[in-house]
Amino acid sequence: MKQLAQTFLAIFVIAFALMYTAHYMNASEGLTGGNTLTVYNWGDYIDPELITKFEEETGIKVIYQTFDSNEAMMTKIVQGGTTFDVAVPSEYAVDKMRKENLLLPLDHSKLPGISNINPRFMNLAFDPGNQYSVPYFWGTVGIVYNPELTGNLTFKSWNDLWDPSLKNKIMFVDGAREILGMSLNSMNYSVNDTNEEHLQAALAKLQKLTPNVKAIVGDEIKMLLANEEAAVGIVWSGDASEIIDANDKLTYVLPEEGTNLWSDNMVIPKTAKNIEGAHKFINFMLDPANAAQNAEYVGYSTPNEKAMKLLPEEISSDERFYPDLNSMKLEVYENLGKKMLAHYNELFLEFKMHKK
Ligand code: SPD
Repeated sequence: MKQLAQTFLAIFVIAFALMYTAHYMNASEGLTGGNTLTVYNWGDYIDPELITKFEEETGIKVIYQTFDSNEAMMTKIVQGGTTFDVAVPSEYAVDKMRKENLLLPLDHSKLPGISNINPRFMNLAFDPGNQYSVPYFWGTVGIVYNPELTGNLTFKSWNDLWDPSLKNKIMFVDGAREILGMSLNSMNYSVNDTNEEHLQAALAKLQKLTPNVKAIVGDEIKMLLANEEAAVGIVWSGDASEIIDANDKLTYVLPEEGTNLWSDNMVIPKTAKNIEGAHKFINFMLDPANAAQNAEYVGYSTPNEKAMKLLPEEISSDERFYPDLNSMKLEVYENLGKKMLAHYNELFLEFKMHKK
């Protein structure tokens, strides 16, 4: 009987200890935001060593997931199956997400590193006062090409892409705004044009380019162009920089009609569970040494002024990737509204179907 009582007592003590530990852990999660952080970023867009460094410095385990378009990212956040603590939308998507109440306001007192960002990239129309977003990388959309495979063409104009000598030689990044924007730009229209006649003209002009288009691809475009599977690519500047690193026969140009100036930005979705950890992560990425390491690894342009000073001169002075922003026609994508963004996607899809 005594033995039975002792067993009951032991079970009671263990159960109480387990309950107390669970309660203590939950309470401390409430205070510290827990021990994991789910980050949702573009593919190939961070030096993995930085994730390890962040985990070691903070004891927070990072769960890292990737997307390949703003549209895919926003759909997943709205669906809500997985919750994300940090995401990295482009500017027009930040505008859309904040207006649709999908983002949490940032606590700037927890982001002292924000002062390292070049004021040129702060307080922009898509997020006045940077209430919801902090710049991560920026760049342009342009033409990367291999002169050995393109003859005399130098791609001063977007219209050079329609040259019949380029049959089956061009690859496109898989982005509706990028490709329709390029076609609009080639006719001297804005990348934010919403005039239906202009949009239909852009689609018709793109359809005429079909014989020259070998493929429309995602992140693998870098490997394909570096391996000379195609002569020309319409790509984001950072991808061009990586391609040129792998194969220095290629170069990158911005056509004279102008192009898109974009930025990707760190935000905290409204459904985030680890808000404290999310601020820590954003501030970690704002550290000049971390931002410089990331820019050097990924190949994209950093908006972090202090990080710029730590980059090798050959990178920070390369005007292909750090162009003088006042010397050419560069347009930021605007949030064109749900209906018009869907229309851009439909037109792009129509072009892709026509291509097949
Ligand atoms: N491989 C990472 C690509 C990230 C590019 N983001 C560009 C968005 C332009 N709207």
